[in-house]
Amino acid sequence: MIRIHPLFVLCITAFVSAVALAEKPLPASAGVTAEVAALGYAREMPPGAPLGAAYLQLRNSGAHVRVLQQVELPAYPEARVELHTTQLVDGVSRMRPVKKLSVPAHGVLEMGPGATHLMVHGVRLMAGDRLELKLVFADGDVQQLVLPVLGLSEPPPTGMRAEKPEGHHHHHHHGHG
Ligand SMILES: [Cu+2]
Repeated sequence: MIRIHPLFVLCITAFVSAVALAEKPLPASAGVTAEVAALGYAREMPPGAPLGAAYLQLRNSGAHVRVLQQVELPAYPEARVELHTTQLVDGVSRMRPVKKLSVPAHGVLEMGPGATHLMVHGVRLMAGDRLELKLVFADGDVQQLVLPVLGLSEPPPTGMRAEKPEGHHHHHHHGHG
C-alpha cells in the first residue's frame, strides 16, 4: 500500500481530488467532500416513536474547522432534519436542537445515541431502508450520502460508537416539555 504524506494530500486535494480520494477506499455508506469523510447510519423507529434518529461520523482531514449547518432529505421534501445535542440534566438525558455542529480541523465529529445526533421528522424509518442525506456546510460545500437504516438490535457500522449504556433508558425523552 502506498502511503502519502498528509500535507502532500492536503496540497493536491484541491486540484486532483479524485486521485487523492482514490488512495483511501471507503465503506459503501460513506461519502467524501473536500477533506470531510462521512460514515453513518439511521436507526429503525420503535413502534409509536414520533421521531427518528441518525448518526454520523464526520472526519475532517483538512486544516480548517468545518461547520455542518443543515441536513436535508432529498427523497422527502416534506420531512426535515434537526441537529441535536444531548445533555444529562439531573440524571435525565435532554435533547436540544442546535444551529450548527463543528468538525474540528484534523478532528472528528462523532455522533451517537445519548450524544449529538440527527433528529428526523416526517419519515418512517424502517430497518433495511436507505436514507439519502444532503449535508450542507457553512462554507457552501454540499455532500450527499446514503445511510443504511439499521434494526433496533443491529450494531453500528465498524468504527462508530455504540450506544452509551447510561443513556439508554432516557433516550426518547425530549426536552420540549
Ligand atoms: Cu433528538
